[in-house]
Amino acid sequence: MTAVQGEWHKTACILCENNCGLLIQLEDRRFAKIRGDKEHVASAGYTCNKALRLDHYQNGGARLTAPLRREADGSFTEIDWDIAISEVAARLAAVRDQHGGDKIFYYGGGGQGNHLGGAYSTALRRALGARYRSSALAQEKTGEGWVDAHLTGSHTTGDFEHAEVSVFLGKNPWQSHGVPRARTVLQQIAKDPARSMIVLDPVRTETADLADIHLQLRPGTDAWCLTAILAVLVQDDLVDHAFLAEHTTGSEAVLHELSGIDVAAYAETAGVPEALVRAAAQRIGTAASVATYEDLGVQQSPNSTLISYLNKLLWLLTGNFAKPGGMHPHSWMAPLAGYSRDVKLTPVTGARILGGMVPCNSISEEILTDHPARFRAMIIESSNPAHSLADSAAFRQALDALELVVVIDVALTETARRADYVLPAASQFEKWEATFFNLEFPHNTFHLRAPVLDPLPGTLSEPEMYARLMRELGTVGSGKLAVLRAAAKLGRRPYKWAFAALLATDKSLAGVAPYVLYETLGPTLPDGARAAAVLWALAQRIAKVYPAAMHRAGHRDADALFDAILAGRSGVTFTVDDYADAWDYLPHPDKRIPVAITELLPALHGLADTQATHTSTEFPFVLAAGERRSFTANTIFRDDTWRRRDPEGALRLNPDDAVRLGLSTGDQARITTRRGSAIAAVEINDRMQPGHASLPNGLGLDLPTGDTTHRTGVAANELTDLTWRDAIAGTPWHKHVPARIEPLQQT
Ligand SMILES: Nc1nc2c(c(=O)[nH]1)N[C@H]1C(S)=C(S)[C@@H](COP(=O)(O)OP(=O)(O)OC[C@H]3O[C@@H](n4cnc5c(=O)[nH]c(N)nc54)[C@H](O)[C@@H]3O)O[C@H]1N2
Ligand SMILES: Nc1nc2c(c(=O)[nH]1)N[C@H]1C(S)=C(S)[C@@H](COP(=O)(O)OP(=O)(O)OC[C@H]3O[C@@H](n4cnc5c(=O)[nH]c(N)nc54)[C@H](O)[C@@H]3O)O[C@H]1N2
Ligand code: SF4
Ligand SMILES: [Mo]
Repeated sequence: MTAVQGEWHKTACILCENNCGLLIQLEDRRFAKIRGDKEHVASAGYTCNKALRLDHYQNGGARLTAPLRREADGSFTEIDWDIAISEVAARLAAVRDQHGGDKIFYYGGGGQGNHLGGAYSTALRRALGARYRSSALAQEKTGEGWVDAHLTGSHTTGDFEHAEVSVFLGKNPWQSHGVPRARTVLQQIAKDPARSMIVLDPVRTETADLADIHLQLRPGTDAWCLTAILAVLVQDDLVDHAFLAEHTTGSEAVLHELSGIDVAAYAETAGVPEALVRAAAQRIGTAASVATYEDLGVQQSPNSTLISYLNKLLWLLTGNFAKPGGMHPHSWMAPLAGYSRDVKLTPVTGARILGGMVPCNSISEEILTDHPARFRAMIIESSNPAHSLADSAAFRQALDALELVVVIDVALTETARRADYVLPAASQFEKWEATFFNLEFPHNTFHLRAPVLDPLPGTLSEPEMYARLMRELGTVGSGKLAVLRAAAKLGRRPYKWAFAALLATDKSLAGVAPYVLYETLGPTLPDGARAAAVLWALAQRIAKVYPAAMHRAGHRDADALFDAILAGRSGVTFTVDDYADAWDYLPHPDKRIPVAITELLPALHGLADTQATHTSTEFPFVLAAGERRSFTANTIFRDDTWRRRDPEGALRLNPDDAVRLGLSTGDQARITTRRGSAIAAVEINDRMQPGHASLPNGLGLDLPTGDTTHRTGVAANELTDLTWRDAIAGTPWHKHVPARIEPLQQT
């Protein structure tokens, strides 16, 4: 395919989970113009300020254009693809043969825009017998997923477009989105006198500015604040008893626990006026519909799994499930993780594996040991864990301790620099791509993006890399592939029969099915869309699991859905649910929600005696290490000039703290934690409360300048510590790091 100049190319933004549809006009390989795609099924023309800067992703950073191999002296040599594939396959096989395939750990598999490659990595993992994996989800969502597994069985989405009351807990959708077309939706709520927004956030965020009730609590005290709200619901009898009786089990234990809570004392612990807590409860308890969204402010803070439970009790006790404006389970194109109430443990430290993912804070502990079950090799794709995991120094040490590290990325990242092999990927605008962030209800959408440009010479797509590695490993016999290739030439129907027949005779093929599809169905797909082959199997799954919802979306059968996905350049609605369908998604045989989670009730009971403050005289500040701002986007841009504002990623401080410390905007301050120390430029900001400071996420990258590198802003995880983590999910307390802040000259 060659880039057509002057024409608008349809694609999507790759900077957050919303993946807004875009139109891009090219000038050579540059993105000359970018605008929202009005025909897009989910975003309908919406974009935020960040999408317009995507040329800094495509053309801004230093791209890799050849595989790299680390030599004995530590330097990298560029090698041919053939050599890279044969050496990487041989080294992976050697680790498998010597230590067992389960000692090969897989991290990543997609960022905010690119999950299609990850679908093929599953096949490589199965081919190698690699059982353990993780991703950024295990830094944020695994506690919530575990709670969901107990209650509704899977993830629920809030209907914020219609909710009478919208509640945001540690979530700033004005900057971070998550809610589709967030700024429009937030403004609509703010303008409508019949609807209300309640925000729990220690910072007066842009979202809080639009709220009717802002509970500006002390950082890390959401558990007390939410419990106080729930207690008012129970004590003032604002609970939906009919819903609880008809649709739940176990509510007595929960109501009993909440009936004894001292609301005034809990409000005081949270540092919010009792009257405001009561007003919030009253608003939630009397609304026709309530939707809630919890995110990093609570998921990366103390008591996070308990908080996820309390959040869900807010809408369960008030009967806001399966109705317009409420909370809904939804269909999945492909589930992002498989949560269950039965939990396996990691091989060395015995940490809980939730959603199939090793907790991120445990990974280096599982490696930096002489335990025989330790991991020996790691494959890392589309992720930069040496920068994004807590305690970067420990993770770097863990990478160095492994026998083999293979990194698949577009750039020589902080992680790639520690690899034995770096495999250069085509960018997200140079290949067929998609994400599985399809979390909508009742209309759920999926967008398969066609390439806007040819791959940069020397790069490959991830599906092609995984396929070449599996060919080299001889994963599937050529005879079987030949049968399926022949069937594919005859048409989809014969292919389906042949595929099913082969799977029935050789069960081992199921695990590597994505690879088999890529090799056999893939070449028959139009416009080089070989990587879309795995979607054929996913379409079969949709037809089987959600037949009625698929038909309502206008797709006759799985193949019709697959063809619609292949052809739909602005995305496709793949399911349309009815509100009542929500009950069908419940996995429990009695179709009731068991609201008492046995392990969490004691935690709720013990809150009165739980430590609410983690600061000390040595570390008196709570540092939120990784705030989403208008010019942050994880580590997707490797080019500082993309930022129009906040170029250095300032340390935000309350004016009183700044005066006390003798700091002014623009001054340099030293931040010290138990784990490390860094220097940042200060910004005095009255949105912050005293004792609370924030640093943006994604800064502090080591970017090339000639033969050396330079760093702008603070790499937040030089300051975080592995032991600050949730007791159940093991998720990090990135938003709650005890810290000391001093003017630079005094240290
Ligand atoms: N602009 C931008 N958008 C992004 C991203 C990005 O890098 N930049 N990244 C994307 C990703 S990967 C994610 S996961 C999402 C995350 O999206 P969010 O979770 O919304 O992002 P954060 O800014 O990390 O945290 C949200 C809020 O939590 C608040 N907070 C801090 N401590 C506490 C606390 O103790 N209690 C409560 N209640 N709140 C607290 C912060 O003040 C902040 O306003 O954003 C996505 N969108
Ligand atoms: N202290 C602190 N740490 C945090 C957070 C925080 O708030 N505070 N937030 C956490 C959260 S919520 C998240 S989601 C993580 C995010 O952290 P990571 O999971 O590490 O993800 P990204 O920073 O998005 O990195 C994406 C990587 O993909 C590469 N890439 C881009 N396009 C392609 C492609 O097409 N193919 C391949 N193979 N690679 C590509 C980029 O170069 C980059 O290296 O960070 C977490 N870490
Ligand atoms: S909301 Fe997210 S996906 Fe949409 S334009 Fe902004 S960063 Fe991109
Ligand atoms: Mo995230």
